[in-house]
Amino acid sequence: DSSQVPHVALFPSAGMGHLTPLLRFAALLLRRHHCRLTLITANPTVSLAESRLISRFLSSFPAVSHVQFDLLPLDSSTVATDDPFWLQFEATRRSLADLVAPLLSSLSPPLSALVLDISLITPVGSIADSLSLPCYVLYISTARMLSLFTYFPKILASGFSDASLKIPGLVSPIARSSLPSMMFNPTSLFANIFLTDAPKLRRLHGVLINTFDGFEADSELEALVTEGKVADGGPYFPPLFSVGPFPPCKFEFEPDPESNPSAASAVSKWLDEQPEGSVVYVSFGSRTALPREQMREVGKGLILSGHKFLWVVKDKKVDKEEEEGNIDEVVGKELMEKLKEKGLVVKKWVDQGEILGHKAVGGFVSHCGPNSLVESAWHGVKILAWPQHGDQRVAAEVVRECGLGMWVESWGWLGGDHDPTAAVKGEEIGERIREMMGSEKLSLKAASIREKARKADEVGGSRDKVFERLVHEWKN
Ligand code: BUP
Repeated sequence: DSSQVPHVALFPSAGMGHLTPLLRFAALLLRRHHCRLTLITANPTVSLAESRLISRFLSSFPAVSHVQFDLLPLDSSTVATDDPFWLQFEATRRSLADLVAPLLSSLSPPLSALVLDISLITPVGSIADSLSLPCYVLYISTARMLSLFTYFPKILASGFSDASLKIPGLVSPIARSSLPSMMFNPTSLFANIFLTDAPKLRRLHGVLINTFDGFEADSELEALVTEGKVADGGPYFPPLFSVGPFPPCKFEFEPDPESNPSAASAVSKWLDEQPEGSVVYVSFGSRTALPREQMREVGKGLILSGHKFLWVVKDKKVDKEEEEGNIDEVVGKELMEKLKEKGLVVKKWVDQGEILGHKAVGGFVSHCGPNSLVESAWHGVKILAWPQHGDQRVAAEVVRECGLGMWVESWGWLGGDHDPTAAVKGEEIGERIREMMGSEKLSLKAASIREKARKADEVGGSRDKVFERLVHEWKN
């Protein structure tokens, strides 16, 4: 009976950065808010890490129904990208077009609501409309990025010429230089998705964001909605719900039967041996490998910083097999020998949520993936931001604004917009790591943000209240 227990379908999208927050959100709904859930996923996933995470989630929550749909083969000549994640987004969008209406109508008991990844707003959102199903997007980036997304067609139409973009309701403008170049190219897949999907956002029942007061201020979210209503041509924003912070969940860290447990324990064993707050954790995310010459400068910088470090190296866009691979080859043998004396360098998927929660970790050199930032805030770990691509410079603006970390804005993009002649030198990297690790001000701020995150998470706290509002909507 939907008036008693709402039945919600969850549609994640490709990439751990999209899947993980949706499953954390699901765990909160299940543990605290008594919902019935159906998880709908594409088959196959892009990476093994994703399919394993789905399996562990389902074993932890056996009451959740799982529906998989097969992806139709994608004619690559019709898509202007070779990024496996963008290809998967596109294949999913196309595969769902005819599939989604019968799929949703066949679910039993009938659905009370849908929660989608933003990339599915076109194939699924319109069907939800025709089935009269309340539809929500779980937006996996920052509220700041959402405001940019929402206003994108207008910004593009205006010629994109200002050095900073003022968005009604946003406390500070977004720097033009924080946007990736593909946004300036109206024929790119990226810009195209923005253009097609942005006008559809306002028709949603709501956008759920993994944020909380202290990271991005609730008052700012309110201002976006209120001022978005009066802005010319508005209303722009649907209701926004701060459903964060999403705490990392136990099912994420359980060992896979096929994985190599000794490799995982090597990291925690090493961390256990380090003094409290002494280690810099370095990860640039899973999607883009650093250019080799930049990777070597990072290695030099870590040695010069004088701190212990745990560096997670990535060499390919998708380490599909997640094989450990030969780090010597990537970093260089000689440098690797020196690195081993001062820290731990691994080339594999690690349990980042657990690492950030380890007492030995005192700072995080981060690509500013939005989930990584909330995880860092949750554990009160200060950040040296080094955004790589996509939404990450806008996220770095949030890091600077809330005080969780510092950002050397002059360090360029590491991803698609990277200038290979402009590698940041090891000396400078080492110096900035020392500055971040030594900053008492950042430590205090990170600790206070952690307190706010924990407070929002309390039973009956601000996040529970937001969830109660949602569940109430779903029951009616
Ligand atoms: Br890499 C890595 N282990 O080794 P973001 C990432 N993660 O647990 P975005 C691991 O993946 P990109 C690893 O904790 C976070 O929950 C991490 O999401 C986890 O990055 C998630 O931080 C990554 O939002 O970029 O934007 O998806 O895919 O490059 O990491």
